[in-house]
Amino acid sequence: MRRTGRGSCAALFLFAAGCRGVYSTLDPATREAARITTLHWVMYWMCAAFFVAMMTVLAVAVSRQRRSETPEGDRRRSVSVAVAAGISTGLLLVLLAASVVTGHANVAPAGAKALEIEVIGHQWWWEVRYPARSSAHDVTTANEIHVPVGRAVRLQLSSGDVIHSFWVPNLHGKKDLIPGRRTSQVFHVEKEGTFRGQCAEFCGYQHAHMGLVVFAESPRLFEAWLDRQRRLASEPAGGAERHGREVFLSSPCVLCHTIRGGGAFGHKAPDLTHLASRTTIASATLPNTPGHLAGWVTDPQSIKPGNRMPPNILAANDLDDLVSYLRSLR
Ligand code: HEC
Ligand SMILES: [Cu+2]
Repeated sequence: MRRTGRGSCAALFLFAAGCRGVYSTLDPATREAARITTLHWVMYWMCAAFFVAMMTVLAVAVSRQRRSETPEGDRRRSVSVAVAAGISTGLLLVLLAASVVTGHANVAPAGAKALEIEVIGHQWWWEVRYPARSSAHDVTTANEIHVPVGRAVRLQLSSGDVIHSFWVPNLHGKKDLIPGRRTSQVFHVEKEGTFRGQCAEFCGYQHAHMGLVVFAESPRLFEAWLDRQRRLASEPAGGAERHGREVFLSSPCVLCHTIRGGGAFGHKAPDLTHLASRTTIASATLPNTPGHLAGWVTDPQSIKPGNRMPPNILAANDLDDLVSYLRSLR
């Protein structure tokens, strides 16, 4: 009884998660994911039909219970067994062929016009770069990836430490990020939306809090976003923000974080140049609000125990101004 309860709870949860449409293999947003979804349904319905057929034959055999131990009956039985084995082998070969064809179509090269995005896995966050022709225009951000609809996207995946796996179910299958080696994933987004992703290879303590968000938007919105990301950090507008920047620059923050145009050049942690343009912090663990920012800066270890950012003890007004400054980094 308890087990049934737990089972239906899990089923309900999966159903609800699927329905939200942001984290589902059955609601494809790319050409590639659509192929995978089709393959899924081909397998599902073929196996379902085969299962029903098998059970029917079994039920008939059990209900008859006739003994016909004649040589002729023996021969008929061997023929039926051979035919059944032939049919199941044939079906398995069809499934194999369908999955080979899908896999093959999904690794086609992207072409020269594809948008290149580098994704580097770190314990426990994602570094995201949009390389430009001149390195002064390179964009670096974290945990949130913007892509345009209607253009091929090629992700170049690598790792800064251990093996991670990039998985955004609505976009494509999983792809491992392997230290010392580049892998890539190509997809063509066909639908606008916000899609959730998750590291899919156990990579240590905070693996479960290594999420990401993908924003698929119109080419116009995407270009506007990229343009803003290319700019240097905005100058503090008021006294509080200016003081907040001083707090930042005189704290250990600069050892790890970069603020382009803000005088911080650390390379161990998410780039904060346009932190306020992101909707989440700490790898999609918390919404990006003043309260969560203050909580994170003060005590990141209680939010993601074991993560690589140490706690900071700051006077109340220093913390307030620091958060105002971080919030101004649009
Ligand atoms: C020893 C290196 C280190 C220091 C010092 C450090 N951080 Fe961090 N910080 C990190 C790492 C690593 C992360 C990513 C943690 C994660 O998500 O697992 C991070 C994440 C953040 C984030 C969230 C960024 C995002 O987009 O998810 C903010 C905001 C932040 N740090 C602000 C600060 C501030 C402000 C200071 C100084 C008071 C500071 N950090 C000091 C390493 C550091
Ligand atoms: Cu992981």
